[in-house]
Amino acid sequence: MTPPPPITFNMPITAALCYGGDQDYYSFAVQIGQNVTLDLPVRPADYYLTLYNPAGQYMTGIFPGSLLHYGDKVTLNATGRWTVAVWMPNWAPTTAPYQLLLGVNTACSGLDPYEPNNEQFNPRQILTRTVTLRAMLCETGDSDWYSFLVSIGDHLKINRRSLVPNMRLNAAGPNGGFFEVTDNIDMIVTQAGNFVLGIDPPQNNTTENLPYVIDVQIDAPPTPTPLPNNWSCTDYASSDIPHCIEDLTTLGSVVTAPISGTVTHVGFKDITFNHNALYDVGFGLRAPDGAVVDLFTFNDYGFYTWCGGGNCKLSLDDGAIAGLAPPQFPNNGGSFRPSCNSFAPFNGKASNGVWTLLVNDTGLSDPTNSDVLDTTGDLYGWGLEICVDNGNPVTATPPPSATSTPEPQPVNGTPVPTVAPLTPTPTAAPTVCTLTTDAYEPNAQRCLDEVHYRLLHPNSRG
Ligand SMILES: [Ca+2]
Ligand SMILES: [Ca+2]
Ligand SMILES: [Ca+2]
Ligand SMILES: [Ca+2]
Repeated sequence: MTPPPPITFNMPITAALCYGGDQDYYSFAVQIGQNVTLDLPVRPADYYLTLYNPAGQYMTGIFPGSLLHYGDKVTLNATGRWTVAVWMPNWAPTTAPYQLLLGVNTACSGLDPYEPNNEQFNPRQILTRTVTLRAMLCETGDSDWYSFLVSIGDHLKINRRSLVPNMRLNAAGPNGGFFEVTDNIDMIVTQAGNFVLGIDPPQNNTTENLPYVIDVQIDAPPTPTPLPNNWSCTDYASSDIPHCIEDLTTLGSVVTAPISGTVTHVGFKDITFNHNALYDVGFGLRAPDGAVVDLFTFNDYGFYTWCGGGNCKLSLDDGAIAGLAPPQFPNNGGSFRPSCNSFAPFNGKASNGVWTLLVNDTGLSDPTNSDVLDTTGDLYGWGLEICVDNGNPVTATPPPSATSTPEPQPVNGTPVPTVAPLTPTPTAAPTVCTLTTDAYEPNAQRCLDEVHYRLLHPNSRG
């Protein structure tokens, strides 16, 4: 079979369905994501338009009752040579020409390699962790959605480098929380999953081709430093549990450390508890010598209510990932830095003796309101990690590795879009199917012959 003749966007072509069974096929080159307007600006009747993808599969069409109408746009989802057919069932041949026009927005069509990406729940997945999104909202209603795979502790930075005024950025974290991004984002990810970013046009937008440039940088947390050679560390579990955590009280729960030495590090392991009002709760530590340090409150990290089913379980350690906040339901056993003060004041103290976890409840339940849970809880378990100096020579501390802050670079090769006026209008003069015939017919003579036959035998059908 002869391949369909190629046509180009925004160049109207004139031809005719000029013999019995005539169906005109044309091919055209497509970049994925191009929005193509299908139109027959001139048509003897409402001819059918049928669109096939590069694999030859039917994609869509214009026909009686179709959702698509003349002049509508279709977003094409594959790069390659597409085919469009102009035809009509049970059609009486005519020399009257039609005009076919496949229009694209010349300013940006084919320049946004991320299309189609119009839906929040069907975004373009980006696997590169440092990327500059340099694309545009082509049509007035175009939205562009991207998603990035993130892990707990990742440092996520989003820089709104260049946006058209009133262009709107929205995001949804892996926990599903949806929010408008009104400023640059610089955050430590608290939950693994997909981080979704969407660019929407200004409200009531009437302008096409709105460019944007957004830098996304995702850095994995630094690798934990190995334990120094001169530290010997042991976990001691508390045995005087459980305890009730009452309103407006400070509960003490103890572990007794038998080991003698000089403390180089202490931290809480797996504080396991329940509480209906985490905004009331704080933790501290008392050393055997009576020194007390306030270490942590949930309020320092944000607004937390309860454990979300199951027990709250978390560790507190100066060596946890900097900036990492507990998840909304802090029951995944994660390790976090103390929020108020570090454990450092305990370093250098004698290790042996009674260490006390202090659990602080700072809020009163309302006994007159039965709709609200009481704001108390229970402590079920915890441990204290104590590291002491074992006398080994201190290993040379490697110099801290340089923080990874590469300048985001374009990686998609997208040219910087320039704003330009929209599509030319069809201007070519229609030609008829007789002497110049239908230039797109593979067998032009057949078309001529058929036309002449029709002229001689006007009542016949072929
Ligand atoms: Ca034809
Ligand atoms: Ca776009
Ligand atoms: Ca889009
Ligand atoms: Ca309380």
